[in-house]
Amino acid sequence: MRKHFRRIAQFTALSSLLLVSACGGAQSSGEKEANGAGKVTADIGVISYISGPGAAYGEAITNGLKLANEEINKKGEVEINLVIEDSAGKQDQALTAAQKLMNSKNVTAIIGPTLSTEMNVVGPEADLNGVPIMGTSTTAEGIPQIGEYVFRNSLPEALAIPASIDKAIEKYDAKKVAILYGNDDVFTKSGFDTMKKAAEEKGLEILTIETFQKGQSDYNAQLTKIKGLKPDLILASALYNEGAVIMDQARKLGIDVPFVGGNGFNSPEVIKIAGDAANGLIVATPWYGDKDDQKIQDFVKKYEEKYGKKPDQFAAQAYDALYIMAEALKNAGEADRDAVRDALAETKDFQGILGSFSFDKDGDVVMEPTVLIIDEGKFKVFE
Ligand code: 1QQ
Repeated sequence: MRKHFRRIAQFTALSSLLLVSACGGAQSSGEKEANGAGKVTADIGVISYISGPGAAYGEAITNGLKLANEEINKKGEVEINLVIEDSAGKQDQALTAAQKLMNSKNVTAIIGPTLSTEMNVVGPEADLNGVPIMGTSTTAEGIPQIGEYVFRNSLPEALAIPASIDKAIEKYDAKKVAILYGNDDVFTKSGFDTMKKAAEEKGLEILTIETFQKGQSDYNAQLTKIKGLKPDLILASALYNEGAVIMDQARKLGIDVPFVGGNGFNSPEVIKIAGDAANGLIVATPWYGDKDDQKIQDFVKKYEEKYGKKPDQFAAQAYDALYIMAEALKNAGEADRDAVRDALAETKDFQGILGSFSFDKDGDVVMEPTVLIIDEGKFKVFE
């Protein structure tokens, strides 16, 4: 009902706007529509974690988006102008960016923000304003359920973590686990809930549950306790900067059991920061760049040429996300927020570098992850 009212309000607003335009008012970017050649032109806002301790996530995401943007505009069916804002991984900054993009920049849709913690405040606002928003890395439980304008193309923790735990149990005959998680972040808390549920369902004994906070630098108290309990595996829900330090300190304390992490751990930054201590980390991923697939190899090559490094999960998800958005713009036939929302919701069997992609009825993702392990300083398929 609420949404129905909003649409009426939007229609009324649009009618007055058309009147203004008819009277010679300038057209704003949000109303940019099909030009003479039938090409849809749209401003798409991006909210990304570009500065601060998790900036490598945002760097990969914006790189993936920019590469896709060049290719899409070159093809010429749609013309996308990216309007990029930095959120620094903070809720308030993400919200300010969203308000600027929706109100003064008048964008048709938004890609981002990077963290579920940010999406939890930005998503409801975009939904209320009738602006389609798509996370490319937001993996906590409940994100697409925020509202009908909220989407994601990222692998949810609820799919990633159980896949990793299953493989680890199979390989190591694991029976006892310790859990360690950040209790001040929506994503790390959600990852913990999924870990606990999966461990219970699989009959694992949970020896202890330990917590930490963002930016913490000393994990010796938690790790010493965990070491004394002798787990077969450690389940850790963390972003890469805390996660890598945890692994480093664990190995220094002589803890040599494998770690199972969620999406936050699936970054080359973990290896960069923790070095050899990262060996034995198991993660599930929607993206594996060494796959023998022409589309994937073309993307990897172009990305490496442009940025001088290999793309990670976050770059790949962002790259596919802009193609999904471009397809929706094309199908909508105009840079109209409601039409683009409806077209996005209808995305079906989109063939991207992450494979075949569809949204379910909630705007969430259905896909089969690949499980990887860090071995000799490299992510490899965990067989
Ligand atoms: C989330 C995540 C993070 C790992 C994104 C960088 O998945 O916050 O949902």
